[in-house]
Amino acid sequence: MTQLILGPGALGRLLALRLGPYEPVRLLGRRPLPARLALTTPEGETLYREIDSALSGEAALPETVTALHLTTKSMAAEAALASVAPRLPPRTPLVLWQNGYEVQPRLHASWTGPVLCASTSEGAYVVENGVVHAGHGHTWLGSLDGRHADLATALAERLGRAGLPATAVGDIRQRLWHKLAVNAAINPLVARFGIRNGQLRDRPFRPMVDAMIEELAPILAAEGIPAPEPGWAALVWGVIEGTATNRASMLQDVSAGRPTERDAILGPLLAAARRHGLAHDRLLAAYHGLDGLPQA
Ligand code: KPL
Repeated sequence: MTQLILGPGALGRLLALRLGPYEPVRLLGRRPLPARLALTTPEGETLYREIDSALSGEAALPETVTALHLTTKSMAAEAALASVAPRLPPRTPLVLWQNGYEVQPRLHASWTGPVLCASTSEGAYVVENGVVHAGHGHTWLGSLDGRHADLATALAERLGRAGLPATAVGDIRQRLWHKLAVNAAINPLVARFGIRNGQLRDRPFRPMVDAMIEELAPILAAEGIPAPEPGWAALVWGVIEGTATNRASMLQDVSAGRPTERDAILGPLLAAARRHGLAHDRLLAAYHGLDGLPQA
């Protein structure tokens, strides 16, 4: 049984390098990868590991697959999956690692096998010869309709054994929306102004974050997403504090000239606001603040 990982970005490389010593793994991408990749751990150690990698469009795929982990950016997920789907057994379990809440409900409805979503706080970034695992986090796994709990538990155990602690949960939809709200409050601002997360605590950014949180709360409530235990403001400001020195993923995309995930992160919130007739000026400003930057 092989774990297939489709999308050799930071998360895909991290999964491949962490799972590799424990079970067969194949990393699929559109471009060839070196046979040996480096994993720099949060403790500062650099480990070199052989990786079985192949081109997603052409490779013969293993007959028995534990799961296909889709680790591309949200906007690339469906095309990437379509490039391998005809060569996969139709009941192959799919794990969606995308940010936002755009592609998940669509693939949940259309894929022929079990679909799990993952929400992770693992921190990683790509370097030329591998990946830096910048900070330990936690991963939550579950299906949008609460099914496949045994599969989620089994996969969580495999991830945990490989140094990526994970928990199977019945409320992944809510967790994805919580992360999306945090990302919506942080990412567009830091990407637009080219700042680290911690600079949001200072003027002129602090009131912008607070105004966004104020706009988000009723939209999430109208979508039936319960507020986190300490409230939305405490959640968002807690993440800003905890990731103060980070260059957020959207800022990294902008700096590298890659398309941002604004549609996956802001799109579902804008759609929800419009559906419920709620104010969304801040969301629109955040969306258009990224105009002129590369988009999918
Ligand atoms: O998830 C993140 C990201 O970079 O996308 C945050 C929470 C904003 C941390 O940087």
